[in-house]
Amino acid sequence: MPAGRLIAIGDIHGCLAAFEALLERIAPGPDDTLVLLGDYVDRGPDTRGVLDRMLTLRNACRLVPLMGNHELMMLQAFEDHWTAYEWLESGGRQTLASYGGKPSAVPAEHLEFIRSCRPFYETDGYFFVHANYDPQRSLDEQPPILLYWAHLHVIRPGPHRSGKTAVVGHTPQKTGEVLDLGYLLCLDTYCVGGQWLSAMEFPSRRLWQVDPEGRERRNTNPVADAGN
Ligand SMILES: [Mn+2]
Repeated sequence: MPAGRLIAIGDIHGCLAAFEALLERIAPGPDDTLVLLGDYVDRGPDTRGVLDRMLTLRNACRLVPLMGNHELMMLQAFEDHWTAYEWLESGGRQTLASYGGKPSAVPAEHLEFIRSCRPFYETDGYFFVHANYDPQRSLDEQPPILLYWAHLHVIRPGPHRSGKTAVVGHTPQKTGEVLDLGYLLCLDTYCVGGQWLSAMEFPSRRLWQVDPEGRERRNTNPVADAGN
């Protein structure tokens, strides 16, 4: 077991200033595991900057980037131009703009990095996926429609059969508050919509939140802790 901290960050969506500000506060070190819950790209102003920052972050800590539906759409657009329109209309336009508007300006290193993102991550007490899960299936048997696409208000899963706590993103919490179902936490607190980018440490549930400009939230509502 790594001796460092276990921290997850919600959907970044090109919000570089918020991402930088969170990293400054967390100050991840070589023993820390930093799980990014997917959707680094699209909609926000600086996808290129976010991916560059993620690449350097690999040298600073144990970085665990999960695959989100926006990464899947972007990859598909680059592999099959017939699907590019769907991506562009889902925030890909802003992604492309961050590379000067040219698909050819997206470095191969960025696409390779996105391709290397994982479908899930699991520890003794927790599991991390981008969107959703089937409570009765093991993590390596989860259908992609749940892992990457199904919003929590469409399919609200029960506790996973493993007994582990689920940590997810993808379903924007438009109030800006972390969704806490006890057995499930959703850290997508809608930064790209003007709310907060959230990071949470486990098992302490220490919460950091910053706005799209990187200003820290001072009146953070307490999230129910693990029973003490
Ligand atoms: Mn998503």
